[in-house]
Amino acid sequence: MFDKVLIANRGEVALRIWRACKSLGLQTVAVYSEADRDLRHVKLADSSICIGPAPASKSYLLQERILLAAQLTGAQAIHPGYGFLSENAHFVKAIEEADLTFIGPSSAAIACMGDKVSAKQAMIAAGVPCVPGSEGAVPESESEILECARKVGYPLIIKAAGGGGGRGMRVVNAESELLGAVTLTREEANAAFGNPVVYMERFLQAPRHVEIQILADQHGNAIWLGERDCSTQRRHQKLIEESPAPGVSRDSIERIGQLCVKACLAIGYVGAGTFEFLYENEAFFFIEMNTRVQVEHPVTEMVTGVDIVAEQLRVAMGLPLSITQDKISLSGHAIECRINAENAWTFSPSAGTVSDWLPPGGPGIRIESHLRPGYRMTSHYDSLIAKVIAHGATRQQAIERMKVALSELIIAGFDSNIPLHQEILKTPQFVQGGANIHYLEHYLSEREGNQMS
Ligand code: MV4
Repeated sequence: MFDKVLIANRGEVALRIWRACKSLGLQTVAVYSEADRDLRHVKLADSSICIGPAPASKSYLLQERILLAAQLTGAQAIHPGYGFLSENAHFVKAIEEADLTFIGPSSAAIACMGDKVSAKQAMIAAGVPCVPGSEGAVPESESEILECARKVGYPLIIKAAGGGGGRGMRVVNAESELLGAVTLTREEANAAFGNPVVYMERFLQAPRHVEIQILADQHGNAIWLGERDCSTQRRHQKLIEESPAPGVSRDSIERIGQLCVKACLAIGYVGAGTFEFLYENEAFFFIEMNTRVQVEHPVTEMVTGVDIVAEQLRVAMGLPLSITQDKISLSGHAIECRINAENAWTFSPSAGTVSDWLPPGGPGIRIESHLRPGYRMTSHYDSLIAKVIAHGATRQQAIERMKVALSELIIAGFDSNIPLHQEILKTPQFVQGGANIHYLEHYLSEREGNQMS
C-alpha cells in the first residue's frame, strides 16, 4: 500500500495522473524542470521539487534524481506516465530495489516486451497470432539469412530487436537487397540501441493499426477494454485515434481480446498495457506490446467508462481491478484528435506564449490539456498541447461533435494543427472509416501537389 505518489512526467499526462491520484485520496508529488515550475499539476500537487534544467536529459530522464525526489518527499510510489522513463527496465529495477512501487508492470515484464524478439516469442508461446517471420533473431551466416528470407517471402521487413515504434526498420523488396539491408540495419541498431540483433517479418503493404487495451491486477484478474484504431498517423506520430475500429467484426476482435488476456495471465503481467496489431485482410498480427498508459487511452475510457489511470493506481496498491470482464461493453464511439504546437501545413514545431485559450465543451466532449493563458510553449518537450476527445452514440455523431468542438477551440500565441484536423475530418476516406496506415501520408502528398499547381 502507498498513500503518496510521485508523478514522473509533465504536461497533460502529469495532470491526468494528478486527477486520478486525488480521486483515490492519494497525496501527490510533482517533479519539474526549471522550465516547468508554473505547470498546472505542479501548482496542484501536495508538494513539488525541481529536478534540473529544461532539457529532459538533465531533468525528467535522470533516474537518480527522481529516486532522490521520492526519498526526500516520502513518496512510496512512482507513476511514469508515457515517454521519458516509462518503459525503462533499468529505472524500474532501481525502483524495485529501493522498495518503492512502480505504477506499472515489473522490470522483468518491461525488459521482455522491450526486446521485440523476446516479446514476439512470448506471444507466439501464448497463442497470440504474429506476423510470419524469422521467429527469433536473424541468423549469422549469409546462407542462413538467405534461406530464412526465402521462407518468409518478399517483400519483407527487417526490424531491430531494440527498436519499436517505427525506429530501426528496413523494407526489403528482393533478395538482391537482402544482405546489405541486414548489415545496415544491424549497424544502425547497434548505434541507436546498443543492440545489433535484428529479426525479419513478412511486410504487410496496407495494414491498419489496431491495438487492444488490457488491465491486469496482482490477483490473477485480467480484462481487455476493446480496441483502438490508430491508423491515422504521419511518420509514426499518431494524429487521430478512435474506438471501436470501424468495420472490424466484433467476433474477430473478441477472439483477439481474449487471447491478449490469456497472454497477460501467461506472462504474469500487472498493470495497464496495449497489444499492438497490424490488421489486414480481416486478420490480426501482433507486432509490439506497450507496457505503459498511452496518449490515446481516453478514447477507451469514453467507450467503456473505465478510469484506466485509477485502475493502474489500484492494482499497484495491490487492490483487485474494480471491474470484471462481464461488466465491459463498448458504448457508442469515441474519437481523439491530438492537437500539436506545429504548423498545420509544414509540421514545423511552433513556440510562443499562450495569449488566449478557450477549450470547447458540450455533450460528449472531453479535453486533456495543461494549457492556460501565459503558458510558454518551448522546443524542449513534445509538441502535444491538448487532446480533444469526442464521444457520440455513433461514429458519425462523434465526428460531428468533434467538428463543432474544434471550431470552438481557440489556442492563440503559436501555430497548431487544428486546421489539419478539420481538413482530415472532412475527407471522404476518413468519413467512410477504416483507412489504413498510409492514408494520411498519401493525402498530404496529394495536398502538397495541389498547392503547387
Ligand atoms: C510493420 C509494417 C508492415 N509489415 N511490420 C511501424 C511502427 C512499428 N510499431 C511497426 N511498424 C510497422 N511494422 C510488418 N511486418 C508496417 C509498419 C508501419 C506502421 C505500423 C503502424 C502504424 C504506422 C506505421 C507506419 C509505417 C509502417
